[in-house]
Amino acid sequence: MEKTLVIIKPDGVKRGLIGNIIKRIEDKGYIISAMMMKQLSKEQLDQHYEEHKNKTFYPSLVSYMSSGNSLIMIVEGVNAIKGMRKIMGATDPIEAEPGSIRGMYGNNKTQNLIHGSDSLESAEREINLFFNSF
Ligand code: DGI
Repeated sequence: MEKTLVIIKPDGVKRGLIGNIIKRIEDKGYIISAMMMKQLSKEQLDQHYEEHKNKTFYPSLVSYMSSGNSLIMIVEGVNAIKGMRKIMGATDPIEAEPGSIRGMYGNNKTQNLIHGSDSLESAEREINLFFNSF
């Protein structure tokens, strides 16, 4: 079993897509073992997205990600890290598989609905950042 950190981003919450997205996660057979609704602060986002700090899109990313509530979850399952990335789809919804979450519901590279950790190390770091555990 693997753990991964999943965030339904502010556009997903605002657009009423929580139910649809969680259904996709549960239909895949994953278990949601922790869940927290929270408006993320700039300080938390600086830590969460530290590898992107010098990118040109960073200010718009942080302003969007802190614009409203996000649903932050720990998702568990066999190969959950890779599996979640697969059902999320590519970062740019235009490139995402049509059946993926971003492919189905997204149309904007910044406001792309969902985050999922991209490696075991990121999952451990991100779960620790938001839930203080792993
Ligand atoms: O793991 P991902 O969310 O698929 O992608 P990532 O870790 O490379 O980037 C984190 C977030 O930053 C991504 O979900 C949206 C934003 N982002 C990444 N690359 C770009 C971007 N936003 C814009 N506007 N342009 C980019 O090239």
